[in-house]
Amino acid sequence: MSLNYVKFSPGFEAFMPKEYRDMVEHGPFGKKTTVSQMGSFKEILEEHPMCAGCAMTLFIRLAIIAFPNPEDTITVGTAGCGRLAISQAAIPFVYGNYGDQNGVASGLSRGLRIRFGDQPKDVVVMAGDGGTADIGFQQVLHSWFRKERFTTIMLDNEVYGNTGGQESGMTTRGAVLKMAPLGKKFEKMDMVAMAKIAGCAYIATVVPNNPRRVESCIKKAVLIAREVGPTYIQAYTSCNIEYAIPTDQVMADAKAVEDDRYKFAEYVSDEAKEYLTARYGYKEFVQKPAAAVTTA
Ligand SMILES: Cc1ncc(C[n+]2csc(CCOP(=O)(O)OP(=O)(O)O)c2C)c(N)n1
Ligand code: SF4
Repeated sequence: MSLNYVKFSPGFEAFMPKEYRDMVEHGPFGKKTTVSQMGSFKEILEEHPMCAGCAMTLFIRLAIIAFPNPEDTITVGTAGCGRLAISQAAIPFVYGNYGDQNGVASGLSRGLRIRFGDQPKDVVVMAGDGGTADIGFQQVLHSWFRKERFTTIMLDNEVYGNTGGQESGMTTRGAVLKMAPLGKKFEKMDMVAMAKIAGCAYIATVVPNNPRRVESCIKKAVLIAREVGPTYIQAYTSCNIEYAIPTDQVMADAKAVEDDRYKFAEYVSDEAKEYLTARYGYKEFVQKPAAAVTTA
């Protein structure tokens, strides 16, 4: 994983498929591309087999565009809908057993640091709410408590979408699903609070209908995870199939849910604020000088 792995081997350029040549010439590798330029460059993720209108796919697409160094990034995933799209992207993807993504990412991130030293090699976990809060819960929490330096993104569609509609720990209380016909009896798990207790250096809740905000959160999370500590993003990525959301209403639903119970929130530790400011020139955390007090 480096800029070199996308380049043509000498003499092979003419024989590579057009898609590959397009990726080398018009892709985002080694450049600074942003979500506001979507449509003007070849994206790392272009095709996927997920349901039409799936908000999770849009979020994954935005997240991948936002990776600060896509040529130096490895994604880690697990069973669930998201991996169907992530595995189609033109960057390395590691797929383990259901729920072991944060254990795999811990080893991978440590190994990459030993192998590449100070060169940034970013590890980003993207997994469903079932994979993160239920089956993978133990490994997620332990990776955070152990301060493993990578980003965990929960694709929170509040259901087991890939297996036809079982409730997850992230389903809201009372929600009726195909395989929870009496309605969920327990509250939605507060993973944000757990991330805070476990010491994540950056935590954000987002919905996909604000691409620039998604981009900003992903960039900060990945950069902070390089040196400061674990980072966590929880994204509402509705399942239009299991929640019967008409495809043309998916973004309106995301907005309504954001306004109601999935408000944008961001926590940045003091150390992470200092690091983003000093290392990457972020201005938003610089203390404004107190207004001069005028005396009569
Ligand atoms: C060990 C193991 N148990 C169960 C499964 C079956 N399985 C595949 S995906 C999935 C649920 C995925 O739900 P979630 O993580 O919320 O992701 P979503 O599909 O909703 O995106 C289950 C139970 C499996 N693949 N491996
Ligand atoms: S089942 Fe739901 S989460 Fe899975 S691809 Fe379809 S709409 Fe998306």
